[in-house]
Amino acid sequence: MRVLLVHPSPLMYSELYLRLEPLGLERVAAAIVAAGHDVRLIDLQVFTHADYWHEVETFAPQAVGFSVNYLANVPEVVDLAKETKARPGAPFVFVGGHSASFIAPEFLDHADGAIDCIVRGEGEVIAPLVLEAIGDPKLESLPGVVTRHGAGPSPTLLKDLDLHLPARHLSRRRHKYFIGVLDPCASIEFTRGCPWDCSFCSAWTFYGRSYRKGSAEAAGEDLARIREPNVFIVDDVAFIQAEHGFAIAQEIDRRRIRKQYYLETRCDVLIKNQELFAYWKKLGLFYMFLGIEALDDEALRMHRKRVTLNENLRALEIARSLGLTVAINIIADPSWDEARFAQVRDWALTVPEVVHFTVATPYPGTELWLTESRQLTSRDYRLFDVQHAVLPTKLPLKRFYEELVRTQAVLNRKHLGWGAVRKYGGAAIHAAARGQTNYLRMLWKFSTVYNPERQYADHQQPVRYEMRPPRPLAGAKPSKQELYVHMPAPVH
Ligand code: B12
Ligand code: SF4
Repeated sequence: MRVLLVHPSPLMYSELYLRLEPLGLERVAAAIVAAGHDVRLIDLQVFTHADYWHEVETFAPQAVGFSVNYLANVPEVVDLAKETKARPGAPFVFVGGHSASFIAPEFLDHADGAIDCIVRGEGEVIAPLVLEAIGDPKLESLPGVVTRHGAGPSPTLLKDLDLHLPARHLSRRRHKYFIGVLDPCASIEFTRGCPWDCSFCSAWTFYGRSYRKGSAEAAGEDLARIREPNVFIVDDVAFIQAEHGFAIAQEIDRRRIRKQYYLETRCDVLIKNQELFAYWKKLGLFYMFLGIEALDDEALRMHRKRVTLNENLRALEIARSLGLTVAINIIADPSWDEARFAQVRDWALTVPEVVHFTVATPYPGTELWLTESRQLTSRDYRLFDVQHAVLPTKLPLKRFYEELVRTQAVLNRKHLGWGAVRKYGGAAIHAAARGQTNYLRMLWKFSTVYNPERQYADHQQPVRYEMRPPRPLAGAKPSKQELYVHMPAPVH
């Protein structure tokens, strides 16, 4: 069967700091290819809608699968599905990914019959079975599959992460993928899931609090197949288990692979596994993202982060001493006033790290979505991108965005523009000489992407598709069915 897999258009972040390969779709593609299908992949982050229609015309897919990891992409995918279905000889249309998994019934309702099914959870096992079952009136009896007629049992976890290494040969224009100065940059996955349970995050609810590791051999084999000199490690929390991190490092050494790496981890993991991170620094670890989230213990407790401010500050010291470029994230709450923004801004100015700010957002799939008591001020999917306020702001909304962008601009002042040229000019010029200009081009784009007028104006756009509000819990704890996509394994 001819199958076209589609990643939607870029998000607000990708307009500036990074653009990454659609690794999830590449893994699903590998499983579908292994089942004997003819697969093509198009990433609308680096191709246009016109390119998509050209592909539909010339390849004439019998099935089209969209990846929806982010709510902000829902309206685009609903519209594409509708237009695709309206054409003569319309293909079977299916959708998977994180956000699709958490909002399956409402997604199908918006599509009004244009989406045949949503595939919840991991795609590798189920996607080939869905293709086999096209036309079967009992399609929805498959695990994880939801149609307008019902839902199958909860999805099955992939037993072995070494199976279906990403079909990277299917993604084109790979030179467009980058993160900051790591330009170009590929992505890789060593582990899946997270054992923690932060209230604002859906990594644990998606994977049923499971945590799985691929083998060091498979990691080495996958890395050896990557042509790019830089690699983004997509694990939610990198190197939770030191032995696994050392085993991969030794495999890389054995294969004499030389690359630069980006990873994301927790502060307590960095503190616990310092030696491992030092080893990875020698291997080429360049850039590390630490989820600090808050500058006081009370907010950390509220996020159920299970670390203290002191631990966070200690981790920053360690990362600095390793000589890594460190980025951190702080969650700005809509209740912040000018004084709070000023306080955080002052702190951001004094630390050498790249400080990002996101806006506290009850995202479907998180516990917060079910427990947040404040009323949503918008249910426009496009505003659920952690850069817009969807809860009532204490400051007038426009003022809130002015303060937010002013605070985000500290990053611009310190780490973009000429400041960055002074710091990374050599690397950037080196990349440009090889035709890689993603990084150089982002350096002066800050104010076109982060702009209070634009962010405020986004709230005035007509809303074509509205999110279904969460069921009021009235103080009760959310049930497992409400929280999880993959059900947690029973405790014996
Ligand atoms: C890279 C990344 C990004 C990149 C985007 C890159 C890109 N091109 O998509 C950036 C940095 C821009 C980003 C931003 C955000 N991200 Co992000 N991101 C990730 C990350 C680290 C890796 C994604 C990945 O490659 N995973 C590995 C692949 C193998 O898994 P996968 O994509 O999920 O695919 C599997 C399944 O989902 C499914 N599947 C996927 N597509 C399809 C399609 C079909 C047809 C089928 C059948 C199955 C299927 O099968 C795949 C294989 O099992 C994940 C964490 C993670 N480890 O997954 C978070 C993650 C996806 N992001 C998340 C979040 C919350 C965000 C933000 C909202 C906030 C933030 N963290 O900054 C913003 C969104 C901004 C916006 N404007 O809306 C959440 C999920 C959100 C959700 N929907 O519930 C995750 C899980 C992180 C987390 N711990 O909460 N992100
Ligand atoms: S924020 Fe990080 S540590 Fe917390 S649950 Fe999500 S992935 Fe795990």
